[in-house]
Order: sequence, then C-alpha cells, then structure tokens
Amino acid sequence: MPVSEAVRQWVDQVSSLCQPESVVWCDGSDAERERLEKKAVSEGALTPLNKEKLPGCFYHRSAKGDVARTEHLTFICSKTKDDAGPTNNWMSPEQAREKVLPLFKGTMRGRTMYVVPFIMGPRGSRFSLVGVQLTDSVYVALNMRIMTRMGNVAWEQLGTSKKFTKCLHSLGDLSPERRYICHFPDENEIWSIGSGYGGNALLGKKCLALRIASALGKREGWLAEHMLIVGIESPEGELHYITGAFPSACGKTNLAMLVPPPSLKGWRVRTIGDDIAWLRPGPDGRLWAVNPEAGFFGVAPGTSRKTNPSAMATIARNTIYTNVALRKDGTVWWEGHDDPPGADLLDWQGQPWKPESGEKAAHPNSRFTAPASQCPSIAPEWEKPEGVPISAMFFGARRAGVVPLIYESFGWQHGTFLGATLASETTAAATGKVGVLRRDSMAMQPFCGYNMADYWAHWLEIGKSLTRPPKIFRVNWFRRGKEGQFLWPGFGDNLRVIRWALDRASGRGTATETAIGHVPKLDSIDRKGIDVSDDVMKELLRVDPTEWTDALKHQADYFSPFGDRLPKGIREEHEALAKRLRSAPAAPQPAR
Ligand code: GTP
Ligand code: SPV
Ligand code: MN
Repeated sequence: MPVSEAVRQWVDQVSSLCQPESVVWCDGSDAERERLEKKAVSEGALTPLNKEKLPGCFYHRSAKGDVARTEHLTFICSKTKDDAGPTNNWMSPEQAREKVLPLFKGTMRGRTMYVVPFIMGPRGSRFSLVGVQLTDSVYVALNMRIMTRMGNVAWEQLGTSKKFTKCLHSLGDLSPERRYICHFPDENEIWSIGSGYGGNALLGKKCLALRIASALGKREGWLAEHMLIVGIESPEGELHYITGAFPSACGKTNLAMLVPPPSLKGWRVRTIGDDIAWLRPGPDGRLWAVNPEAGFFGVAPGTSRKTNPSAMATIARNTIYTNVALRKDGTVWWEGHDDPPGADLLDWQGQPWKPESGEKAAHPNSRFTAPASQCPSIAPEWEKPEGVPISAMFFGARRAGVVPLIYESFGWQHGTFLGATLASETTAAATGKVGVLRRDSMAMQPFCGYNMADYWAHWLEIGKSLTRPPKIFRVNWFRRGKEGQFLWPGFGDNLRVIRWALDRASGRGTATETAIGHVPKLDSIDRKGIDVSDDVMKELLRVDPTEWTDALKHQADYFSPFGDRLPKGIREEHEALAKRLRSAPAAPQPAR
C-alpha cells in the first residue's frame, strides 16, 4: 500500500525520538487482528474470555491510577491563552516542546511501535478526516481498530496528501506525574503520554474528533459535538433524526440504542452514533450529521438486558472489556448486570470480591469497546457519506433538582443559551469527585479545542445559516424525589418524552409557556403503561422561579471570565431570562 511521504518522514522522526525496538505498520486485516491479539495476550495486556459465551472477546485491566480521563492533565496548545479560553488548560507550543517532548525520548525502547492509520467519518465521505496514531500500546491499537476505520482503507483515503492528524501516543511510565495530553489545533497534532485509558489514549476519539475537529469546524463552518445521533420512526412511518448532547456517563449510549416500551407499539429506533456528531449545514438549509466513529466505547455499569438490551446484544462478541469484574468461567460482570455476581468474582483490580465488602466489583467507569455494526438497532444508513438531517437537538444532564424532565427553547439563539448553560452532577468518566454540580457547556466543556465564547458565537452563526434549523430542547432524566429516588423511569420510556418533542417540532403537542421555555402540560406526555402519578409528573415538570433566579446568578459567574468575548446573543438570552423570571408568577404548576 503506497503511503504518503509526509507520513514516512514523521514516522522516521518519531522512531528516532522514541527508539522503539520494532515498528509495525497496521493494515487493518483480520490476520493482523489475530496477530495483535496473540501479542496482547502474551504481554498480559489482554485475557481471552469464554469462547462459547463471549466469542472473540477479551478482558483488560488498566493501571490503578489510569481509569478515567484526566482533565487537569489535558492541554490546548494554541498560540495564545485567550485562544484556549478560561475553561481549558493552556500550554504554549514552546513550553510543550520543552516540557512534554523530552518525556517521549527513548520511551519505546524494547517495545513495538504500531503505526495505526485511521479515518474518522464514513469511508469516502468528503467530511471525513484521516489520522495516524503512533502508539506503543497493543491494547490501544486493537481498540482503535474497533473505534475507527483503521488500516489500508485510511492510506487509500489519504493518498499522497499531507493532511492528516499526527497522533503521538506512548504509555510512558503510566504515572500521572508524567502524564500529558496536548493538542495543537494550529499544527493538527496531538501528543499523549502516561496513560493507556480511553479518551486519554484512543486519540481519534475525544482528542481528534472533538478537540482538534471543533477548532477545524470553527474555521470551516461546521460543528464537532459530544452528541449521540438516532433516528426515531413513528408507527405511521414518520422518520426524524435527533441528536443529544449529554455530559460523559449521562445517557448518550442508552438513548442512541433505545428500545421502545411495549405500550409504544410500532415505534422504531435507528442508531447512528452514541458519542460524537459532526454537523454541517446542508444545501437544503437543514443541519446534517455524521458519526465519525465506527464503534462504541460505552459505560458498562448499569448496562443490562432490562435497561439496554441492544447494547447487551452488541457486546456479546468481538468486544474488549476494560476494568469490569471477571468470573472464573471467563465471563464478565458489573454493578447493574442482570445476572447475580456469583461466588468467584475478581474485581477490576484482580482481587477476590465479596458483595458484602461494600466495594464496587467493576470500576464505575469500566467500559466495553464494540463494533457499531453489531448493534441490532444500527441504522442501514449509519455510514452514509452525507449523513442524516436533524429535526431536533437535546441537551441533557444529571440534575437532582431544578431542571424539569423536558422543556423547549424559544428558538435557535435561546437553544444555544440552554446548551451553553448546561450543568451536571459529575460522574466517574473523569477523575475527581463524583456527584458535584459543575458547568459542562454543551457537554463539550472538556472537549472544546478553543475559547468557548468563540464556540458559542460559532453556534449562533451556524444557526443563522440554517433555514430549517432543528428545534432545541433541554431534558433531565435524573430528577430525584425526597428519598433520593429517580422520579422518571428513564431508558426505553424516554421515548415518551422524545415523542412529545417531535410532536412540538412538527407543530403539534401541547405546552405551557414558562420563564425558561415551553414545558409540557400535565397530560402532554403519554404515561400509558408506566406508573408515574400526576403528583410525580407535576414534580418532574415543576419550574420554580426562585430556584431559577438563583441559577441565573451562577450563570453570570460562569460567563464572567469570558469578558467581552461572550457573544451578544448569549448575553441577550441571559438578560431576557432574568426579565421573564422577574415577571413570573411565584410557583406555577403545570396546567391540565
Ligand atoms: P460517555 O460514554 O461517558 O460519553 O457516556 P454516555 O452519555 O454515553 O452515558 P451512558 O448512556 O453510557 O450512561 C451512563 C450511565 O447512566 C449508565 O450507568 C446508564 O445505565 C445510566 N443511564 C442512562 N440513561 C439513563 C436513564 O434514562 N435513567 C437513569 N436513571 N439512568 C440512565
Ligand atoms: C467520555 O468520557 O465522555 C467517554 C469516554 O465517552 S472517553 O473515551 O474516555 O472519553
Ligand atoms: Mn463521551
């Protein structure tokens, strides 16, 4: 396979820097997969799982201090700090060369360096981007093979072009002290050292397809978003595609693979993507989306035949499991699994585990890596080069209170504001405390490769270029009652909420106008077949102006560091919300 001269030169440079013992150029073939799997097993990076029950599946345990994205060690290396903005860590390109580059010196001595070419986006699509990852982790190479279109297919797409993202990765010594994930949006380059985990190490995913791509999209007039994409088809055959931006571990995979409840007969779901969407205005004035990935790197805990049967079917073969619990018979388990844990479990660190220990058997951020093509609900059109047109977009997060089950924005600018002010209780997907409320604007705060104020401005510009923009909604599946219980059943039943939104997008569906947006009336959302009382529904839909007036202050604090860069449209929406809240009745309840 002819390889671009630019690639050869760069591989030579990196080889002399990292000094690997050997270099393996990946072609993406099945024979190569088998070779890499064997190598991984002999190195102890992978354990083969039960061949009958989990054919083609492997198990991996990552280092104890390397189990989630480390945002404090993630940097945007743009020319100026202002270009990275107040929500990103910034390092100057010079400083990165001084501080981070030396860590790569000789780091691959005695090891193999894999040259992993890959496409983000459908093969042959003019929207796709090519990357080449150089890595000394066979686990990473095998994961990239599932998550991207990897191998000769990427060399074909690249041809003699120099336009590819240079993704340099080494495990280093896995110490957080010497861990850096650096992005160079101007040089189209990524350096990652010291981690073998997920978003820190699979550089096509968050690093390329979000941080680098978002900066590119700003220059070229498109959007790279932390969004699922799914088609929803009514019994009458009306098909709408939607996207959902939810922060890490807040429900994208589950919504992307939703299975309609029995009482919603005839509804069908077409999965396109579960984590990342690239969106472009089309010639028809609509917004079109592609999924740049080829696999799912999904959260294991909570995944069951009850909550997400499509995911369970997807991960029954050819799947790599990371940091879940392991049974003696070579099967896997995690908290929330349908089956009982059994007596012979090893936890995610390889220690014997007992339910009464009070510890989790699987790490809360344990994951599966599985090919998207294995998903029973995968849409036949999931790899269409031009993507699918989007009717509605959903911003959602984990909020125990304040935020209703769903509400509809007044339009694109207000919808952008709803996304911009998204906040969520933190999860185990990133290191740090879990359950703390923090801003995660557009679910992109950890993934935006440039100043977020410019990013909101870019959203507002994109909206102006659309004659048929998607309707924008805010959702919250996670509102809790007095005992701390989730008030809404969630999962498949979320279709009831989506259905109301699609009705609204089509000019149907009833709503009450409130200060924050259009909220469903008490009976707007179909509750046939679920046990959600009027009182619970009222609580789910409750909008308390006092709580929102408080939220308004937090929003102002959040916007303040952006100074004059904050776009006028966002400021206007913040002021308009304040005004509506001042004239809102004290405690409105959803009307019948
Ligand atoms: P990333 O891959 O980290 O970007 O996460 P994601 O947004 O795809 O999250 P995912 O769908 O994997 O869900 C994370 C966790 O939330 C899992 O434990 C799910 O079981 C749980 N979850 C998802 N949807 C719902 C829901 O509707 N209700 C409740 N209560 N839990 C949910
Ligand atoms: C997330 O944290 O949002 C993920 C997993 O989807 S990772 O690939 O680690 O970013
Ligand atoms: Mn994600």
